[in-house]
Amino acid sequence: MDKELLVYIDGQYYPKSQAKISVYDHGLLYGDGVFEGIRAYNGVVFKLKEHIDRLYRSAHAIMLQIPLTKEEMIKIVLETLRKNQLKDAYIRLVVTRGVGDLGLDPRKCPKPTVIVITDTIALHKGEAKEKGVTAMLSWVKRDPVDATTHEIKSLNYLNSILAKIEANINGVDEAICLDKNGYICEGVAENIFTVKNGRVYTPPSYTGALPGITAAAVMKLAKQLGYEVIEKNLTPYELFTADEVFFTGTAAEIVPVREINKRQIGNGKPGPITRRLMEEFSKLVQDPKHGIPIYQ
Ligand code: PXG
Repeated sequence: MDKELLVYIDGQYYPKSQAKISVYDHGLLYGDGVFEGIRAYNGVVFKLKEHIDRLYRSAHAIMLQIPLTKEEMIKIVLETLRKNQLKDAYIRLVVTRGVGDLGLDPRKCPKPTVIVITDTIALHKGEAKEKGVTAMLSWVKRDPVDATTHEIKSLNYLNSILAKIEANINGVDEAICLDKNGYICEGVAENIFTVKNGRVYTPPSYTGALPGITAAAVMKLAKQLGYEVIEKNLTPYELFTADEVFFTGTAAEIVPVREINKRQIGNGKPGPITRRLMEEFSKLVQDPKHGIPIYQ
């Protein structure tokens, strides 16, 4: 058997099969915690600093004090990757409220649990990138900004999971969530963009979407390539009648959308601006200046 990957939990490394936490952890009992999903490409952790900053912002918003400095957290991520001899990896950082009792009161949890998982990455199927995916608008509204908003990357993902289940049982690849006013918000774990008449659009985060790190990189890239990028509310009509639609996310990178609720998007094929952005983005992730090297 291959050597097992090691997982960091609260200062110690455990083989994957032994990496366990208490059933009294409020991350499990109540989804009380925050997380990040990060990728490393060819020995460089893409936008690691940005992900760590967002993790600490999420924690701040739920009044969870992470018992490590950001610098210590970065060191632990790199150390875990080195221990596992990974160059291309998927990194999952989880900080929960910690072990408490069977009441939800966070004051019962004296010490947050810190978990760093680094694993190999299952690449998105080539077909999705080449042909585009199908999607549907979900009946489940995005958690609103005055509730468990997805601006916080918390362990509460049932909202996304319900939408994903709907996509699964309807035989489409992805679900798109609307905000409570009916505007487009985001995918279940992706931000969403449209292209219309050569301009690039994306919903603002006040729809309750996560401010995506991939989305920010793609917006910057699009501007550098000379496209106008506009953050504004988008309606389902604007989505159906867009020239191009694509998702962005750490796992997804850039994925074209070819059909939404059975309406063909554009000519049903990945559009030219989407393809250009995909091409440039694949170069960007390989560029060491957009991340932190694992081995140096
Ligand atoms: N919206 C939501 C709700 C997300 O969870 C994104 C947008 C895209 O954000 P980034 O910063 O990744 O461009 C996400 C990202 C996982 C996993 O393991 C989830 C995400 C990213 C990576 C892994 O489920 N969500």
